[in-house]
Amino acid sequence: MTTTGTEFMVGGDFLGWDIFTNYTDWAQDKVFHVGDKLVFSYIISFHNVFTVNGSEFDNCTVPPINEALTSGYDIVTLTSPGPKWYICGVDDHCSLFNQKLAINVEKKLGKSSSHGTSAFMSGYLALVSMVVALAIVLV
Ligand SMILES: [Cu+2]
Repeated sequence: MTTTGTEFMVGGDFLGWDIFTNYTDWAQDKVFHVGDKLVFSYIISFHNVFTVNGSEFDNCTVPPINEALTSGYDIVTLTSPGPKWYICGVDDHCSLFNQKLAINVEKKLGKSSSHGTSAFMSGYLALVSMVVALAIVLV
């Protein structure tokens, strides 16, 4: 069973990644899974995106500029479970405007449920072939 991840437009389709959105509010009703994608959409050079650690997030510590995503439409695939932190490194956007996003990524749903599906399917197939066999005998 392969499921394509959900794409989340960070901050919503209208404003995107900017200084006016409360990203704590934006994230709180969403569940993120491994394989999902975050899309940071913004006007080039107005903002950028850094993936940071928890203390850099808390302190708005901006990493070296060569680590920044700067395309204006940056797609980040969530590849591992656990907490993730992102900040804008332009001017004081992080410290003054809270242009920062913290999320928690959940493990992919899949393993146990696909197991359940295949067990169900083989049971179902066994039943179907039994009915077919019975039908053949009766005809
Ligand atoms: Cu910014």
